[in-house]
Amino acid sequence: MRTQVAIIGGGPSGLLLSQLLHRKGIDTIVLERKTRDYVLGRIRAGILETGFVDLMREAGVSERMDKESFVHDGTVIAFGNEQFQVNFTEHTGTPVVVYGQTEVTRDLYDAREAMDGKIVFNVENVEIHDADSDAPYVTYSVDGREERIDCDFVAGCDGFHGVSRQTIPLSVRKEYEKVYPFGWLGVLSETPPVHDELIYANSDRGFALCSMRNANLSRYYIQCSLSDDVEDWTDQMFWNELKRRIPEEAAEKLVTGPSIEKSIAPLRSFVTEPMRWGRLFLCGDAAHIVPPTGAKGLNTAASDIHYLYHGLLQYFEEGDSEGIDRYSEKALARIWKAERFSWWMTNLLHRFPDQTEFDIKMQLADLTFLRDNREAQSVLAQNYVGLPY
Ligand code: FAS
Ligand code: PHB
Repeated sequence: MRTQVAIIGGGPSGLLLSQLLHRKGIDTIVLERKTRDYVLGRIRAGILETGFVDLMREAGVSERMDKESFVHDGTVIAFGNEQFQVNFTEHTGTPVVVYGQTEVTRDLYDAREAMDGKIVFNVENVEIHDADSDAPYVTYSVDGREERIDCDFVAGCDGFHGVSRQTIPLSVRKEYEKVYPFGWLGVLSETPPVHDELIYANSDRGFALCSMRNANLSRYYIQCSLSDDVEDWTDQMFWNELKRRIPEEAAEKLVTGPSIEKSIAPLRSFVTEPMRWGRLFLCGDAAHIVPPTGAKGLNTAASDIHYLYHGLLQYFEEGDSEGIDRYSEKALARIWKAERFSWWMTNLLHRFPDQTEFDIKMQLADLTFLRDNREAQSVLAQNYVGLPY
């Protein structure tokens, strides 16, 4: 088999890149180790930056998103029983879009199938060969058969636990990591959202987030211990704890119901450099992870895809390698700013086990300054809606 771009991973990164390239006549094959339903069963991100929305439009997959998504002009930040709104549109002229990653991925799968895009599910033993040569190839097994794809380039879109990053020799790559001493316990419930915008709450019992997917599907998170097991948390325990962490007015209005999904996610900041080795390019979670506090995970995958898509287009259409040669430098420049913002939001809003009373006073000073200072709110707004590509 031969293709122009072999894409490892059928999550949002891999699917979006495949869709964008296919629309320009560039051939791809996506290798996904799970099934479509398994991938769609993962409940993850919910907030899209304008840059992501524009890419979905460019990929021709924005019809349902335009119909069903919410547009949010701002978010609420709460601490103790205080709360204030940071208005993104007022500060930046740009809102954010609320549309679940599950729906983004579903739309991309539907579009890929409508265009007869080549996606191989349930692949195993994926290996990338000769990435540092002019003739890379990928081998994998599926349905008991061994397969080989010769290609011009390989896009590693296989997430944090994939094979792509591991293909780059340790002598070449440098990794940066910070693991946070807590996780997020998330619940999805078929209940109306407690507020018309998100509520990020710093309480003396820990962080909480009230989010949503649509008018009758809500997503809630509370900070939890890394030693917690999701089985330890009944729905009632979750709702009781959430109510103790959000402002009283919201707690009184909160509509609870049975969880249709409940999971604990660890929090880490992670970046690998470079994001290119020879003809292998890393995109999305394969190259970087952020704590979800700043809603940047999916959105940083999008800017990677933007840079790689335009670089590959420049190469295949003009024979000019400038775009792919600068891919890693351009992607990392934006990634590190998103890492900083996500790290800052996480430190602002969570309670750390080793925090002293002085540390908590510093958090409070940060929060009250943010509440009272327009320029501080403008900086948060610019980062939340997404810095320019
Ligand atoms: P993904 O991990 O989504 O996709 C990688 C794909 O590659 C997967 O389908 C996997 O099955 C496949 N794969 C892996 N190894 C392979 C192999 N060897 N061969 C073939 N295929 C392989 N971001 C936010 O903005 N907000 C959030 O609230 C949020 N919550 C999250 C919760 C959790 C539990 C996790 C893990 C992440 C969360 N994220 C969140 C981040 C998340 O949304 C990612 O940024 C997003 O999924 C990135 O997309 P991809 O880069 O496509 O990686
Ligand atoms: C979500 O809706 O899942 C969500 C929203 C904002 C975040 C993290 C997660 O910062």
